[in-house]
Amino acid sequence: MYSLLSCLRIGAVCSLLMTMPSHAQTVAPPATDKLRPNDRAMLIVVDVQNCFVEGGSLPVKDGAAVVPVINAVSQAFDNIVVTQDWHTPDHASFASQHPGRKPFETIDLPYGRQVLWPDHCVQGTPGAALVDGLRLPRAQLVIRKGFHRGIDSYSAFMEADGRTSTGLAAYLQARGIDTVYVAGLATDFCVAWTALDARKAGFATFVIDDASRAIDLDGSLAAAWRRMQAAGVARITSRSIEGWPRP
Ligand code: VGL
Ligand code: ZN
Repeated sequence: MYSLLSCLRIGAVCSLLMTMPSHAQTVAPPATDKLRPNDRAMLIVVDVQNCFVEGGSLPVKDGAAVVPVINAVSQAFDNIVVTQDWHTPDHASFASQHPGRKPFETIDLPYGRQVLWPDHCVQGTPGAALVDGLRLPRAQLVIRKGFHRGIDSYSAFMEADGRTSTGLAAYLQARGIDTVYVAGLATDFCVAWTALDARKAGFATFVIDDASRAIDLDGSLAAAWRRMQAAGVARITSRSIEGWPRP
């Protein structure tokens, strides 16, 4: 009994010693709480298009302010995807397609509740083009969404019917991505739905708040944050990302 106890004690001390780094003060990097996106992380830049900034057909308040922040923060990423809202001219999400209905009212479409919008981001028009100042030369994929006439798609992953995939999850998985950072327009619609679907698809998900701006229709921004936080989406600012702002 005695020898067994002393054996255990010696064992405990030995394993304690073995777990202590021999040159802790020289090996360990200084502790930092900054995020450092690695080669398995993807920045998803959502709908930074002319129609969603000042002068566009569905302007998001202060929308153009996301451009310099996204340009800067993108430098911390190896991997970048850009999305474009890309509607047919007769898209079901346009109030103009529903006689007697006005923008920002809601209607019921076969897949559920739909906000009606002013005509915006029509395929191939200047409004659908990316904002001029956006500088993402290393972006690897542009994914267009909302191109089925009868189905809206706020999310970059899944159209509003809940079952038509854009293919983005499979693309990210095929590339070994496990973490996504989402930024752009609008926080409470396309950014939020993209982030929620990213969680559903199993990605660790961050939304960069100061690189996004909201439409905020009847409390939609607060509701979107509640849903995102309940789903495990992390709300961060560009300052929490290593390297930005640069020292
Ligand atoms: C969006 C409303 C309609 C967005 C797109 O990009 O957030 N919002 N279409
Ligand atoms: Zn749209």
